[in-house]
Amino acid sequence: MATKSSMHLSMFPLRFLCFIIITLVSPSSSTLREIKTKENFRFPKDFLFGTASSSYQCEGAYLTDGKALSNWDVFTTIPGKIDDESNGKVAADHYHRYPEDLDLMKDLGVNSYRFSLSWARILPKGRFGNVNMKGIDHYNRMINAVLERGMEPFVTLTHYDVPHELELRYGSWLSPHIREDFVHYAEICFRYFGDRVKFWTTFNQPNVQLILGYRKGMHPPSHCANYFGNCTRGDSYKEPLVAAHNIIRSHLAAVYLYRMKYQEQQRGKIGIVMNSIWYEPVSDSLADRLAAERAQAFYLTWFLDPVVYGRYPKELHDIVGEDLPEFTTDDLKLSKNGLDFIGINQYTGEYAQDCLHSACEPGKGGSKGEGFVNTNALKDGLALGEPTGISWFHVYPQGMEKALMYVSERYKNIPLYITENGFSENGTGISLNDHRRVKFMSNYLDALKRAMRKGADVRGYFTWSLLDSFEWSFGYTLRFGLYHVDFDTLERTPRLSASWYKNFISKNNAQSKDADA
Ligand code: GBH
Repeated sequence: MATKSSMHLSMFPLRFLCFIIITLVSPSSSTLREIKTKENFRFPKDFLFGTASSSYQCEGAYLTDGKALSNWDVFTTIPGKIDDESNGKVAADHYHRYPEDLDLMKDLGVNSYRFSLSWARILPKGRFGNVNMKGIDHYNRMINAVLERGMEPFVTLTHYDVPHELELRYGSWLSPHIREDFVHYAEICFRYFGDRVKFWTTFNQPNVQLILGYRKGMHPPSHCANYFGNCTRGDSYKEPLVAAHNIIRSHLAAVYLYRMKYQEQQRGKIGIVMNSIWYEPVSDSLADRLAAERAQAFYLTWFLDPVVYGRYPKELHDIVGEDLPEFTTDDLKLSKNGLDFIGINQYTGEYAQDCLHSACEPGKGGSKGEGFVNTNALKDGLALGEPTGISWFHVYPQGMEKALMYVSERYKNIPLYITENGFSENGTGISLNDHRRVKFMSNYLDALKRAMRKGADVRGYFTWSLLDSFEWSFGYTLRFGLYHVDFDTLERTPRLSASWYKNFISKNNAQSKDADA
């Protein structure tokens, strides 16, 4: 009897607790809270809204005013490498038409422009030749024109392109010499432009650059082993590891230089841009969940961990440790928090399936250098998100929120920028009534807001891109522009998404003004 009554008593608080928990998580109350916070949400007043581009994809003017050949100028001449056999010789001719393009941005109401500099325009022969003052003058004019229109320049030092000279001399990213060249280039940029540029990023998604350039041979220098693609040379396993190491060391040295010599006076911030794919475990099994984490280590944290914490991620060590180059004590000194912010390019998600502990069919991602994780957008024949017709691209806005939370948690709430996010379908037919792009942007921005409500310190969003551009190995077959470009006449025509983005930004500005009042 005594036992029974004490049991009864002790169960009371438990029941009470259950009641409270159920009430808290019940759909009606959480929906209410959701609505409330949705209404309350405002982007901060100094939040950067912009569009993003890169030099090779939009500038054209490939030999104008003393620019030398870049790796991409040369690569695009190799038959079979670019879907429509095109190149960036003219592209959208942004080199000459930037004033008009900046006017379009101003009309959208954006307060920033993310663009990259062409290294071969500024240092045609790298550190083995002179600074090309005509290249400097061009970017000076352009930076001034950005500022005159009330926009903040957000500058990437290199978005995939290097002077061809450096490829010829020592194999660019495969050689440790590249660090000296990169730092020299960075210093020229800080010196000439740093009085006005307050946001610098060293690299645009070096993870993608290496995977496509040194594993799959789909970008210059077109190295790969047979299993991965069609190349005349390469080592798809080792070369990406070596090139990544040289890129990380180049980044650290440039950041160190900026901090020691320029930052105090110029008062800018410096970071790096990484591509993020959100990896969902294909099943709930422990093995697949570990595989999803491993996929991040072989993609995203591969670069970010060394830059922030001075070491490669454990999952990378566990698998390729013996082939992983080591950081020197000097590198480690430079790497004390080698970033002021992280830029994330977020487009899509994929399933991750374990191939380390489980038997699994050979597939994309399943090799040792990729961490033994099959990555694929399909599960039982069904796609993880809406297909776009582009094999790598499925619409998965949840990935935006999850990636932001993941990076924010792992790197102690460091400031984040979405440096790219945008939509295209496959083929040149994408119309001016680009409803799907509007829906895409709206859903991804909602996901971004959810991450901010949960505490991610997101400070900007750049949509890719203002204009249709040269889309690397896809040539002109993809169209990411808010503006359609006719590549014969170079005429720009707004799509529906341009008005939508303009309206989105102006509503947001009005809201932040209200909040101030
Ligand atoms: C961005 O990367 C680039 O930064 C930008 O320059 C580009 O214009 C934009 O994509 C749109 O294409 O060749 O099938 O093996 C986004 C992430 C990851 C997308 C690699 C393309 C190549 C897949 N990219 N991916 S594939």
